[in-house]
Amino acid sequence: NQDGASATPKVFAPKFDDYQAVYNEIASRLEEKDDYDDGSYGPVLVRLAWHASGTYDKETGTGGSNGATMRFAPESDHGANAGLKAARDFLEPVKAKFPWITYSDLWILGGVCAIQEMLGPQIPYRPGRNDRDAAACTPDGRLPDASQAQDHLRNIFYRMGFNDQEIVALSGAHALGRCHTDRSGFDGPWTFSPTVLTNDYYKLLLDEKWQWKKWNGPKQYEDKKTKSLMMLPTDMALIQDKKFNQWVEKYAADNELFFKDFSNVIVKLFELGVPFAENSERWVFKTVNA
Ligand code: ZEM
Repeated sequence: NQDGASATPKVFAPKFDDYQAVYNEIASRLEEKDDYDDGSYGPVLVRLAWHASGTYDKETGTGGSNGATMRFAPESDHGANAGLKAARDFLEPVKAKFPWITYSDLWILGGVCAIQEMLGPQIPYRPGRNDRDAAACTPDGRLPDASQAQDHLRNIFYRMGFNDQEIVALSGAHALGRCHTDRSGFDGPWTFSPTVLTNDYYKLLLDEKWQWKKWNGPKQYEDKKTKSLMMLPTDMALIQDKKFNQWVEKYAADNELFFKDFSNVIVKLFELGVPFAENSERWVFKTVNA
């Protein structure tokens, strides 16, 4: 009616521009808080989005990014999630500024923003996740254990519904960030540019000579030349296993192919188990600093 009053109460129905505003806020905070780790919260934001999603079990439909149950114990205390409080705390002021977004959608938007702002491919996004309470926490053990080998990787990722090619494409995320002795116990970055997404992870896997690191920590590899890079046992499994290695070689040779496949598979990861509205469309956000 004419004076703007409406018979039905107005509910705020956020649209693309509203989510772009949240994206912009995350991007500007990434730029601003550049004294963390290697100069960016980007990698740990990607890890938060991955661990929120990677609990999915296709048989029972439990887990996945719909719920943000890592806010609660026991999930927040699972060994795999050590250190992710840094990412959750980073996003807390964003949630305060845009209280209408669910934690579940915000954590995934954080991952999308971090990947794009770290010069990765476009990651199409759609909202629709609802927060759930502690009762929806997943049991421990759903995320991969870095000390294991290819059988374990297949068990874990097949449970989410991924195939061998997708396992290798997802693993390229290890171009980003590092291991922390006070989190996983492992130590060091995988690449020389841990705040920029490239296919360097695959190139280094193939091109460097890797040897066991001699130390008191958990078993990990170091590059023979500089001893400043690392690989986990699960990373090395990707070149030790013939089927995985085929894809490592493809992605090492072709960054464009890696970007295309990485974008597709991370969208799939981020949407596992999410009950999107039937007509929901995906959006691509404009980058801010990239
Ligand atoms: Zn990771 N990851 N990951 N990963 N990961 C670490 C760090 C990061 C495994 C794993 O155990 C570890 C995927 C797959 C797998 C990232 C993204 C993705 C760390 C170090 C470990 C131990 C944690 C620490 O100490 O802070 C294993 C076994 C995987 C099986 C294949 C997938 C898939 C990812 C995203 C798509 C990222 C970005 C980091 C860096 C985090 C940071 O804080 O720098």
